[in-house]
Amino acid sequence: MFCYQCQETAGCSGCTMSGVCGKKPEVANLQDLLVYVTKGLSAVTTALRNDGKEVSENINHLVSVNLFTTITNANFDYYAISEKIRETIFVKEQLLGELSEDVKANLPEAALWTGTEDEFDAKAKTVGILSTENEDIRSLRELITYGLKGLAAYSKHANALIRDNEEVDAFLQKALADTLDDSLSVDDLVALTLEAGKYGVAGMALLDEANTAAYGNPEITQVNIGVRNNPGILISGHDLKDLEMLLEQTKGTGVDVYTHSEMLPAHYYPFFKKYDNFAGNYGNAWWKQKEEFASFNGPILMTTNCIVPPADSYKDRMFTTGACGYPGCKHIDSEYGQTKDFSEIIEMAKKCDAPTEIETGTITGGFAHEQVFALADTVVDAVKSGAIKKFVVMAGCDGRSKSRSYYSEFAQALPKDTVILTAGCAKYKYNKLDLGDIGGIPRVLDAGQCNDSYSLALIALKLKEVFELDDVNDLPIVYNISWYEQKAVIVLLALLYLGVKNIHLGPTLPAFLSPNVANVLVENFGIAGITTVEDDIKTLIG
Ligand code: FSO
Ligand code: SF4
Repeated sequence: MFCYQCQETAGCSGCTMSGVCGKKPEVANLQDLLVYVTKGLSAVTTALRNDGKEVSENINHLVSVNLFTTITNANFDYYAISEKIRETIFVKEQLLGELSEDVKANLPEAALWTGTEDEFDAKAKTVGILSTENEDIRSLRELITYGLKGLAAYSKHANALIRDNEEVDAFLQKALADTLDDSLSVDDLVALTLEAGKYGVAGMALLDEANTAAYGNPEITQVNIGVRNNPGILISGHDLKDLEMLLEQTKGTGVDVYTHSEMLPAHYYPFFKKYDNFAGNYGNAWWKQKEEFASFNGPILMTTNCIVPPADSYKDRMFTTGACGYPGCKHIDSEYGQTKDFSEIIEMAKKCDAPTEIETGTITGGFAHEQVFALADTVVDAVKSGAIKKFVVMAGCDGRSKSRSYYSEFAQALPKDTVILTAGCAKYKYNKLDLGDIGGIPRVLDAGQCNDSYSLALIALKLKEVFELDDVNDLPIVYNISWYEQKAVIVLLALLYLGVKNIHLGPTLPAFLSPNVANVLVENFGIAGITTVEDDIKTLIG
């Protein structure tokens, strides 16, 4: 195996024996094959579109789910991945029949390869990351592929709410196919990377529309972090439609529902407030699962990444749905657009103890675009009066590495006239610190999940308009972003596309950036890593 797609990759260079995330070599290899056949399918769908033919939503969904399946910490289940490869080859073979022999002759090998399950392991070993020899081409192909994985994940969430954007899907598939094209130069691939950012904005906008149309605009909300005495179900990941189905099916059963990690922002949506068994948020970011899932006592539903390989003490209480999976954990799903049946989880919960209390109190969030726009006058006045000197975007991911304590320390060391804008699970590094407020505006404004970084971009563009500036970089906003997996890659590419410069990215720069590709990012966008809290405060705040 060779995998270097996430921030925790072994030795900051690549996992080769087994994943730091817990991914076994045979699963890593099979994920490589799934990416390969999905790229092959995408070359076929792109050829069909070029031929003026339509590609069905089902196929678009298959491509997105396949990519999502290979995101860090999403799916550890060898057989589920094998089944997706089989399905993808089957669909691709059918579509190939619609192309002329001339067009087929120009397709890449991935579009034409077919094989049975007993051939998957051997083929997988030949199609991994290292099969691209030139390190800069490899770096750019992987950067694009990881961005597209993030984009696919956001598309999948929008699809769950019956929203599609054919333009985004067509780009995603064309770009996947382009990563197989040996005729593309480094410059072509740099241009494609930025184009991916453009579609990253479109994909996040699609999901934002889907979420707000279904559940209303997030609003300032105090979320309980303590527990009640009823048995509970803990829901984690990012899929709000799964939460809606779970809340509908648990109402009146005496079972409470709690959020974990990236599901916390669900509490900010008006729609979910009508469920009186929606009890609060339990615990912290994804990587604290082992201790927090053990003490929760009831069943856990993982709707997406990030899954930590479960301990035996709670493995039989952990369920998966959607693109994620873990061997030995029951997977519950439904046909597209249909209701999932969570009754087995609810019945299990009734027999479990109530969650063990690990903390008490509340945390505040809900500062997505409409809520911040509603406060625009107060915010603008605070900037004009000098009460707020700078906004610091600290969106992104949390993770296991000790070096991430930098982000708690950085948040605490920021001058009191700065406001943190956050989204994603990065917030858990400082959302329970009492950082106070500025004239009633909390110093940590949480927009929501990682995809709600879109809100932060809209807020920046709104401020640019209010202050009548030509360049988003002239705003008093600085960026100190933490990344972990591939959704953060598409967020980064989206910010670059929007023209944001001088982003600091940590805790380490991606291993998949070759020295030359890293230089392109440094020279054209001023991307930098992090150093010490003290020095970075000086650089960013002055
Ligand atoms: Fe975190 Fe995981 Fe949301 Fe990621 S839970 S790390 S960027 O999946 O997607 O922020
Ligand atoms: Fe290693 Fe990250 Fe890949 Fe897991 S996802 S195998 S930790 S690089």
